[in-house]
Amino acid sequence: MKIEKVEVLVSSPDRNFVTLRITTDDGLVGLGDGTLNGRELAVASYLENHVAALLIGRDAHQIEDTWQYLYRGAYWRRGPVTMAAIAAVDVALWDIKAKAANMPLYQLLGGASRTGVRAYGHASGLDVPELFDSIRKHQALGYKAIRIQTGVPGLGSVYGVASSPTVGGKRYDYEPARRTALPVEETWDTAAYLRHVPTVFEAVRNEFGPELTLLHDGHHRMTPIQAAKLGKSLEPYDLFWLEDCTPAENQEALRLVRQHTVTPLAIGEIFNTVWDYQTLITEQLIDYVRSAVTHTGGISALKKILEFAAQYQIKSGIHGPTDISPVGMAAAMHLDLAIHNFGIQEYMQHGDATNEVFIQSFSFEDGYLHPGEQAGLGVTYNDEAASKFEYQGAYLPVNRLKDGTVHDW
Ligand code: EZ4
Ligand code: CO
Repeated sequence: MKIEKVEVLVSSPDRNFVTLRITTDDGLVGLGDGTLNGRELAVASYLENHVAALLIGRDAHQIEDTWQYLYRGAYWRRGPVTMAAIAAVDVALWDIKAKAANMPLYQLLGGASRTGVRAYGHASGLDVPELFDSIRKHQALGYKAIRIQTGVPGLGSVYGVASSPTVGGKRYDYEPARRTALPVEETWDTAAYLRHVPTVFEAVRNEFGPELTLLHDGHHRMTPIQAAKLGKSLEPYDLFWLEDCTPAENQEALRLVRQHTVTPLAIGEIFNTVWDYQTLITEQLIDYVRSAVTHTGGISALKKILEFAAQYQIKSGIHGPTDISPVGMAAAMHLDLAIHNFGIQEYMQHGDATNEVFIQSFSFEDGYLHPGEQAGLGVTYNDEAASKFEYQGAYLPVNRLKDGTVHDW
């Protein structure tokens, strides 16, 4: 079964997506997600100009060999652009292999280890009443686990969430990239944040009780000692995890955080290989691996990272914001269903236009996702619908302290 056609599809239904479509000589079609939020065309160009021609004529069944060929063969290893491009190829080939086997992809990954995949959603509000409202809406959708993000008094925005979460009944359409000529600039004050967040969690626990699973994302904004302080101050509210508490480049920073708090730690949405996790996993400095299938070289690579993590009782928490396309989400769900050390799956909901372009077979019931039983990933790409939504440049915000210093976003 040879690869005959490779297409790089860029469309912008609700937001920008980069999709790779591979067709074999016997007519099987596979999809892969290569979306890198705010830098989409870099991956599209990498695939178009440097990868597509290498794939023509290759045996579509040789997934591992193709992965190694693209990773080692480029000489320049790692990095989000390279790894998103390799992920797109890897996932498209898994989709094809599963279609050739006439099985849903999770069967090829070892079969189902559970009946459904527990998901968490994102509740947010500029103040506590708005946040409570958002939590109730998520509960009404079935979510049993909810990430809590809130405005900090004196700062105008809530980071990492939609600018207008419920406008027109649509959710998170531009989350959190905006289609502006220049990135939006936001203001940050870590001390105010550290004072405020525990009061919000206290209010949420008082209102919603002990059983609701709560998560929080620090978005790399703290130093290790600040993160340690936050972890400690959140202990009474029993978080499922505190995510990305410090900048992710320095794995050693987590040692200090870990010494001071028993709040579980999750990290890795901006990581792209197992090497980013080496110290974190072997020293058991984290509890959850946050990588996306899309940004870490695909199913082949993330499965290896998760199996390595499993030896240290570390579980999965695969990244699933709206900038992971429905193709990347489907890949995550198949992997979630199959691996033993599943933890939780992030699931924000895509908008109507996205669902028009990507025809999907997954279900979300009573807080649990399931990828469905269609052969392959269970996603098809509607070219006609996609042609209505042209690429538009979009940026994630840039963050500054009150004195103008650029800070981590
Ligand atoms: O801000 O995916 O945990 N989820 C997140 C995301 C990220 C975006 C960045 O592209 O932090 O919402
Ligand atoms: Co995050």
